[in-house]
Amino acid sequence: MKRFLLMLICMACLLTGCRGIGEKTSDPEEEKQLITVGFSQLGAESDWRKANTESMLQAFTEENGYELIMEDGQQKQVNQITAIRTFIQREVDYIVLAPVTEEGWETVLEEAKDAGIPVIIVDRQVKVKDKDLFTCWVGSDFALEGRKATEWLHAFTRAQGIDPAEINVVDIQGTLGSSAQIGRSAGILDASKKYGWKLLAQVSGEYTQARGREVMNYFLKVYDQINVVYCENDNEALGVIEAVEAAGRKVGSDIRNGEILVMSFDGVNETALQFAREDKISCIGECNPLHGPRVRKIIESLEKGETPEKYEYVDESIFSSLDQVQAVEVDGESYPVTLLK
Ligand code: GYE
Repeated sequence: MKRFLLMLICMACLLTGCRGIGEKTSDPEEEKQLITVGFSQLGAESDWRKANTESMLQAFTEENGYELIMEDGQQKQVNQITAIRTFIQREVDYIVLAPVTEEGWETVLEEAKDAGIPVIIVDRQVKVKDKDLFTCWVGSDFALEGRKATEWLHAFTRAQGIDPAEINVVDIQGTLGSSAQIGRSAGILDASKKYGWKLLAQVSGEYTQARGREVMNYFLKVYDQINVVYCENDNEALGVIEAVEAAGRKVGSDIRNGEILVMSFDGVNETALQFAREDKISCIGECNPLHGPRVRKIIESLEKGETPEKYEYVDESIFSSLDQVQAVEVDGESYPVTLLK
């Protein structure tokens, strides 16, 4: 009987949410609820990614009124899908997804939608027919990055009087199927066709230094005429430089004298920026990782009942220490090059 009574009291407490004896009664400050955000980060492959994670952690602190639950997908979509399902079960207020690749998100986004949880996509995009499956996206225009970088190569080699037919490029791609890879790979493929450069090969270096080095080692064995390496991020470029130097070759923009010109994207890693100052990397297409405050702003506007822009593109520059190219033009728009000193 005693046990039964105790059970009844407990159930009543659970139902009414009553406090235990001795607990404080409602304090308005304490009542202030944290907004819970489930963040599925895709991994930790690069310095860009680390900066991106750090930016999210800094934006979504308790002091700012948030509880952030972050899950690392370790480059696997299946892990990210599991994370999203866990967020749904935990009834978070918002889900933020940095997707590893573009395809295959329909089902889980449908589940989040049915649960009434807004999903904000950050960095890479998702490819879904029904755009209502996510609230909005914020990130970079990767196709534009690729076009700006290749316009830089075109302008630079033209200024040097190099015949386009003498340009032999290899592309060390990012994670296949990711928006950043798709946009940047399209850049070099299209420009090679347009300007008559030889694109010898496109192989993924998975955005890491180790894979970048391995792929470059392989390329150096198979192709002896390479004079441009188009790396789809800085970490790959660092690996490429190691491979080139280990093979007794030099990186730099003097391709007429046997140097191998290295290009890359991001501009986050300090060593890569220093290498750009030294012309070991001749051009870096900037990619900004600091999305934390941007995502927070989106959530703040949703909290106010506003409708954020569906797609928010971040402005980006391109970095080089070579002053032959001051600006590049894409679709009639001029983009100044930030000259590194
Ligand atoms: O360029 C690369 C990272 O998706 C923009 O992913 C991002 C890319 C970034 O690993 O370094």
